Amino acid sequence: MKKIFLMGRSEAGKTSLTQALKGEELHYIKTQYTNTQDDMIDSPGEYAESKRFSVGLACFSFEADVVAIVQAADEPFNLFGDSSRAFIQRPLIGIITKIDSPYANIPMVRQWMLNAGCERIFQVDNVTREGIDELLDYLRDDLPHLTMEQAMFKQSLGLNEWDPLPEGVEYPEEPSGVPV
Ligand SMILES: Nc1nc2c(ncn2[C@@H]2O[C@H](COP(=O)(O)OP(=O)(O)OP(=O)(O)O)[C@@H](O)[C@H]2O)c(=O)[nH]1
Ligand SMILES: [Mg+2]
Repeated sequence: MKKIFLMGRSEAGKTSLTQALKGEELHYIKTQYTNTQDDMIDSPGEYAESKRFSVGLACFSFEADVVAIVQAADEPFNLFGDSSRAFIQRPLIGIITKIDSPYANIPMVRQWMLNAGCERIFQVDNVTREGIDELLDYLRDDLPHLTMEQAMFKQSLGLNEWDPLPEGVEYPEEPSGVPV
């Protein structure tokens, strides 16, 4: 399972999302702190809302395999500017919650996420669990663990370490004949 880090404003639905992913009944708990031991790293929305604390998001992101911007479909304004991708050294995805809201504007939130550099966007309703299985499928497989040489080989091709190798390209073999 990929370890996911959730960031987004307060009330975006991050904690509810962790409950939906775990198959639990939704129960409201205001997130007060971040625990990086869990498979899902939840954060208080205040980190995303405050210039002073937002640097904490960068630190938590380093503990995860994938970073998710969580935004409710009815959020009135965007907290994640186009440069949000800059501090993240991980795959960045977007998760739109509350797609059931009567005030939902999904195309607008998708555009915010594309501008922020999200490579995939999921749409979920934490209450009915719509879209949760698709997200679980994405999270199910671990990211492959690379050796330093394999990571450097990918970098030499201009790829992120989590990008797949192009078709027909293999990792070079070490002089010993063992694939690196
Ligand atoms: N209708 C609807 N309500 C949702 C959904 N997800 C969350 N909520 C509700 O939105 C409210 C806030 O949800 P939380 O999951 O606590 O939000 P959070 O992002 O964890 O907020 P902080 O802990 O303050 O950062 C709760 O009342 C949830 O029941 C959803 O997909 N649809
Ligand atoms: Mg929370």
